[in-house]
Parts: sequence; structure tokens; C-alpha cells
Amino acid sequence: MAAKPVRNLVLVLGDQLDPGSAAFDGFDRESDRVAMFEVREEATYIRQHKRRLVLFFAAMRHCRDALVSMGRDVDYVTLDDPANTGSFEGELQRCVGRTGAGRVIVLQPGDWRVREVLLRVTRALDRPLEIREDRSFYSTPQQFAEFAQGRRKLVMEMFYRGMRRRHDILMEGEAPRGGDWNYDVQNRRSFGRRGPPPVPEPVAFAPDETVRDVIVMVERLFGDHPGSTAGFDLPVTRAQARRALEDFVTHRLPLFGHYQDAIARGHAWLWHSRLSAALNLHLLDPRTAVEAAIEALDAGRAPLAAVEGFVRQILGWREYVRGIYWTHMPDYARLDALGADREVPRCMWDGRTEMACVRETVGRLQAVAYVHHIERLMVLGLWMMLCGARPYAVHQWHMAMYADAIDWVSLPNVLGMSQYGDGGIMGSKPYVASGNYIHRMSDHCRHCRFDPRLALGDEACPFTTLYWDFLGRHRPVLASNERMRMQLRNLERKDETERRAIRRRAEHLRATAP
Ligand code: FAD
Ligand code: DLZ
Ligand code: SF4
Repeated sequence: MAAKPVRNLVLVLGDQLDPGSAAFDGFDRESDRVAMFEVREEATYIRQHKRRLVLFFAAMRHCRDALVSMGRDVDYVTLDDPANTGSFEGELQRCVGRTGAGRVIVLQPGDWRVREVLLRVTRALDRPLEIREDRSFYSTPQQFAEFAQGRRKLVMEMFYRGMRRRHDILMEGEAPRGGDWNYDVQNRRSFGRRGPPPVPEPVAFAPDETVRDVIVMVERLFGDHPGSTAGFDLPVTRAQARRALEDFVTHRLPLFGHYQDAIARGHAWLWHSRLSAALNLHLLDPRTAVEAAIEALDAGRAPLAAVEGFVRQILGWREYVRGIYWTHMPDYARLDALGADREVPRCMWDGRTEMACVRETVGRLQAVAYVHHIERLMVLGLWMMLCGARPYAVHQWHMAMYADAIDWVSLPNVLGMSQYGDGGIMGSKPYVASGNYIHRMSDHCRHCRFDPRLALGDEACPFTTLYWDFLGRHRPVLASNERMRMQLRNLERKDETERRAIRRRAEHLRATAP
């Protein structure tokens, strides 16, 4: 007797690894089936870091096992299955063919491109595609669109305050807990000459059998991709993600605020949470993270400034960038407000440069597929913006190199915040600074052959030369921006001969940027 056709096929994508997600609402074990596909195209449409690939495939396999142990029927296609067509398109077609599924259900994908593929394939197969709201986020794209309606500027702070009120988080009635919305004056210190105090290393998860198998597979199939799988220790299950959260809250949250913007050579995580990949793959719910931080505050285990700083990142920035993505796609990906048209400098891939800050940061990125926020923004992102790299190409580089990158979160952060490609939708001004900023926030310059104070001469810091040149080149666009006034005034203090010399040196630097 022929098998009964499947009613609903619940497609679980690699960043949707939550058995309790809305995609499973109404799931019936007798008539519905789960589908998960490991596909080559997702690893190669941008050649991705090997550690990132291990994370996705290992976490997908663990999620499959969890679903099976819940009694759900999972149609899982591994990468090394000889019949695997290598794309979502091919695998969805095959899966609908073998199951006879009447409908496909998926959570809102984290990538516009994937959403388009699924819409196209299901249309061709003449099957309805039900895209369900991802309720693991605090807000919906619709709510963000309502916030955006009629506003000239989408200021994150305003959005964040609205979120605090709406979800009653860190509020005392109508007022923010402690009296202020923001405690940044108590945060954002640098380490000074003595360097950081002893850093509590984050909990590491030794590879289990699933992870070990995936490492072998990734090395075999993607051996020539950037990065390394050595020392893989990221959480790949929900239980591990929970332990990583507890570890952060206990050991690093209390100083999270103080050192949020600080950089130290040889230290990847400092007091950061290292939870982004687990959050983005849905191994950890943002509400669980926010609640754990507030519990620590209530119990006197972490100060308000640190907890508010952490909550702001998740309830504020994370939700805000997702809102920007869904309200501005697909046009957002094409924005290039500064007309930047160069390729990503080679040193972003191999770290080969005399600039100590770039060399060390790219080296760490190659090793662990992570560097923290300020390194992304004020070292690597800044260098690429100063070099005039194309914002979308920078985003593609970012998608390749970071374990936590998904289109919805990488694109606004990279193209918008870091490269100013959106002309100010995300931020009110470009995050542009000279080598002096890196000198103030890190110990890199003490180990560098360049001098961050100098824009000209043999020892001139390339960041500093290109900083002044950036201001000069983009003055027509930036002059009307109130927040750029001080920086532009400083440029005007330089005489024409110096400016001309800077321009010449900058052109040479950009043309020969490693
Ligand atoms: P913590 O510093 O401990 O922060 C806590 C959490 O807040 C993070 O885990 C993250 O979920 C959230 N968060 C903080 N800032 C942001 C933000 N701007 N956007 C979204 N979430 C935020 N984050 C990603 O998750 N994926 C990306 O691809 C990504 N690309 C970035 C690119 C650039 C150029 C910049 C400047 C930032 C980017 N971010 C991205 C935001 C941020 O840098 C990372 O979330 C953070 O460094 C991850 O490390 P952590 O978990 O230790 O974060
Ligand atoms: C990043 C990634 C990789 C490397 N591989 C897969 C895969 O084989 N199967 C899958 O379902 N998802 C993968 N992903 C995540 C996707 O590229 C993409 O980010 C999500 O589909 C967006 O929701
Ligand atoms: Fe980087 Fe310039 Fe400092 Fe060298 S001197 S580490 S290039 S900022």
C-alpha cells in the first residue's frame, strides 16, 4: 500500500534550530513531517570560514536528534548523501516529491535570498508556502514598520525606550529603573598601560562525536575555505547554549559594561558574552538571556550599568537591526551612499600587513571566527571604509568570516553602521576615526611600526592618513551633518599643502592597500 502523503512539511533552516518555534504550532506527528537539508550552496555561495560551517552543520544534526527524540519524523539530508542536489531548490523539490507534502511551512527565513528561493520553488511545485512569524524576537517587522512610520530618522535609542516600555523591562512604572535609560558614563573604559585585569575565559565545549564527524566532513569538503576548525568549542545544543549563558552571567556580566568598548591584544572575548551565534541559530532565546541578566541584577550579582548595557544590546540593537533589514530589503543591499567601489583588501582574508591592529585582529578572526563589536567596527570595518571598499562586498566578506553572521544581522551592521553605505539610515554619522582612537582603546599601537599621531612621513599610521583624506573626499556629503562639524573643522585647520600631501599619500595607500 502506498504511504499516505504528508500533510505539512515543516522546513527547519540552519538558523532556526528551536523545536518550540512557531513553525511547529499545530504539528501533528501522524500527518506532518520535518525537513532539514544540509546543502553545499549555503557553504559556498560565499566561501565560508570552516569553524562557521562546523557550527551550522553540527547544530543542525543535534537539532535533528532532539526532534527525533521528541517523536517527530525528520527527513534529514546530509551533505555527503550522494543524492544531495546541493541546493535548497533541489532538495525541497526532491522532498516534496518523495513525501507528497501538501503544504510547506517555514519560519521567516533570516535571509531575503532564501525566502525568495522558497517562494519560487513552492510556486513552481504548486504548493502553498506558509511563512510564520518568528516569535523568538521581541518585535515583529510589522511593529518596526509602525515605529518607522512618519519618522525622519530611525533613532535606535527611541526604538529601545519603546521596547523597554512595551515589554516592561528594567522599568519602575513609567520610569526607567535607576532613573536613567542609559549608564554609558559608567561604562566604556579602556585598560590603560597595565592591560586588562585577569580575564575569565568563557566555558568551552569539547567536540562530541557529532561535532567530530562534522569537523572531518568540513575539512574534507571545504578544506580550502578560510579559517580553521582547530579548537572548536562553541555551543551546538540548547543545553550548551544555556550553560554558556550561565557562565557569562556569573563570570563576565558584572564587568561587561566597563569594558564593552575596550580592545586588548591576544584577547578575543574579554567580558563579552560570546552568545551571538547561539542566539542567531535559535539555540538560545533572547528572553532567556535578558531574564538571566535581570535576575543577576535583582540578586545583587551584577550592577545596573552592566545589566542595562547588555539588555540594550539584545532588546535594542538586535531587534533594531532586524527591523531595519525587513523594512528596507531588498533595496538596502544595493545602497552605496559614499560611492565606494573597491574590492575588500587582501589583508582582510590573510592578515598579511604591517598594521599591527589589523594583523592581530584578522589573525584571531581566522582562528575563532569571532572578534568583538569594537574590533568589527573600529578596526576592520573602519579600515575597509577608509580604503573605499564596496559596502556589499564588505558584507559578503563578513558573512564568510564570522560564525554569527546571518544576512538580517550582518547587512545592516556592516553596510549601514560600519560602512555608512545607507547614508545614515542606521547611524547618524559615519564611524570614522584616526589611528588615535585605536591607540586610546587598545594596546596595538605600542606593538606597531607606525605612529597613530602621524598622517605624513615614513612612520605615519595608514588609518590616520586615510582618516583625514576620508573627511576631505566626502566633505560635500558630510558638511550638512551637524555631528560631523567638529571633525570637519579640524580638517580645515590643516593648510592646503598638508592636505595635498595627505591626499597624495592616501591615493598611494589605497592603490597599494594589501
Ligand atoms: P556582546 O557584546 O556580549 O553583546 C550581547 C548580544 O547583543 C550579542 O550576542 C548580540 O546578540 C547582541 N548585539 C549587540 N550588538 C548588536 C548589533 N549591533 N546587532 C545585533 N545584535 C547585537 N552581530 C551578529 O550577531 N551577527 C553579525 O553578523 C554581526 N555583524 C556585525 C558587523 C559589524 C560591522 C558590527 C559593528 C557589529 C556586528 N554585529 C553582529 C553586532 C555585534 O558586534 C555582535 O553581536 C557581537 O560582537 C557578538 O558578540 P557577543 O555575543 O560577545 O556580544
Ligand atoms: C549558513 C548555512 C550553512 C553553511 N548551511 C546551511 C545548510 O546546509 N542548510 C540550512 O538550512 N541552512 C544553512 N545555513 C544557513 C543559511 O545560509 C541561511 O542563513 C538561512 O537559511 C536563513 O534562514
Ligand atoms: Fe593600527 Fe595605526 Fe596603531 Fe599601527 S599605529 S596599530 S596601524 S592604529
